[in-house]
Amino acid sequence: MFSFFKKKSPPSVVAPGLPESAPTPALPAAPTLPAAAAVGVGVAVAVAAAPAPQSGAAAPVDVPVAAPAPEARSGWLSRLAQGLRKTGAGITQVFTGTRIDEALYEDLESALLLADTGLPATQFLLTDLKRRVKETKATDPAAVKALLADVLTDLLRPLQRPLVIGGADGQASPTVIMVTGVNGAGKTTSIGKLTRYLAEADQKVLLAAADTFRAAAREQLAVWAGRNRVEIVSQEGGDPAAVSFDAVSAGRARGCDVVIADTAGRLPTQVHLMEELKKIQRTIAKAMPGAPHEVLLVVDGNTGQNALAQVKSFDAALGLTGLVVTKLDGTAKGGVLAAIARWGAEQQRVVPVYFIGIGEKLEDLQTFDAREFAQALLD
Ligand SMILES: Nc1nc2c(ncn2[C@@H]2O[C@H](COP(=O)(O)OP(=O)(O)OP(=O)(O)O)[C@@H](O)[C@H]2O)c(=O)[nH]1
Ligand SMILES: [Mg+2]
Repeated sequence: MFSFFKKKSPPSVVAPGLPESAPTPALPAAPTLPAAAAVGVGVAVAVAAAPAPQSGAAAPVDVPVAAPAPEARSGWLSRLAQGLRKTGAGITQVFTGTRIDEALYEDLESALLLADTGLPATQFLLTDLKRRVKETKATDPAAVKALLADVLTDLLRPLQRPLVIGGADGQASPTVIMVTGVNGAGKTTSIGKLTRYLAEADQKVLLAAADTFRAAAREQLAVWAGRNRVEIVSQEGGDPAAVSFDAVSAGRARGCDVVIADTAGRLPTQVHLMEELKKIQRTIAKAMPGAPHEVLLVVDGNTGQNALAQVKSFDAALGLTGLVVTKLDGTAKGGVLAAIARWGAEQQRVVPVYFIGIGEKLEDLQTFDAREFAQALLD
């Protein structure tokens, strides 16, 4: 269920035999985002190894470390579809009639808005859909539904990117990942799951308990560290920036592949707490130039349009490089991904969705795939 690929060549080479489902994004990436290199089913993390010291020694080769398990992925997809069923039903019932008319488009507009898609993405989807209906001369509402799946997939596709460990040039060692988000979004749980995948793939991971706000937060991360047998740097009542500095320094000294910093939940309106996050980011850069390589925002998929507001605010403060969207198993409506994608397109910069979570179990966190997501929503 976990697959990743050790890159010994420039990561523009897609691993042989892998589905080339990570398309070239139509828009420029977030500034610090490494180029997408490889993608597999399940949780895929591309690992770029540092080039061999002798010039010309390493021939380009991709080493599959763990084979993906398609059945695990398909089970996960059906649970994703189940989570999105209510929203999906609201959209697909629009296509049960016999005519393609203005009433159909009006109903679709309402259904998309109810699905948290937001006005800009809804209008974009409708315009693109009408254009394709005209082009294909579709006459049957079922055909329009299939076209909507294409339109949605195309809108979401720039969000589909693998997290790259090691950086585009293999020089980001350790790769430092800072994880942020509002309270209870699923940061610590997502870190735990990601750590497990990385540790199982022989990546040396070190966790930084930079959520020094609550003692329970340290303990929660320590449980994940213990479970996954990875090291953790934490300080009782310490300063989160100092903990992050120590962790990155320790990660460098100990030859770690990945350092992941958990941070305390905060609202983007809490100015002093957002300043604290910026300080953590600056301090990490002092411990390792170029770090953090990834600044992730974990968003709870249930928060609807507020999730987009969170993305905007955290991005403005920190320059996000990726998202993890959790809790798409509950009452989440899913359309917010379209809203995020449209916002990215309007901004001419994409903050990709590395993972989506549909539950609390390890295997509930998986990579985001635009086509699969559109199908889960509309099938
Ligand atoms: N249903 C569901 N629950 C989830 C998911 N991800 C996390 N949770 C649960 O959400 C709750 C909060 O998760 P945490 O990982 O502690 O969230 P956090 O963002 O670290 O929270 P703070 O550190 O308090 O800000 C826990 O009960 C998790 O088990 C998910 O994808 N689906
Ligand atoms: Mg936490």
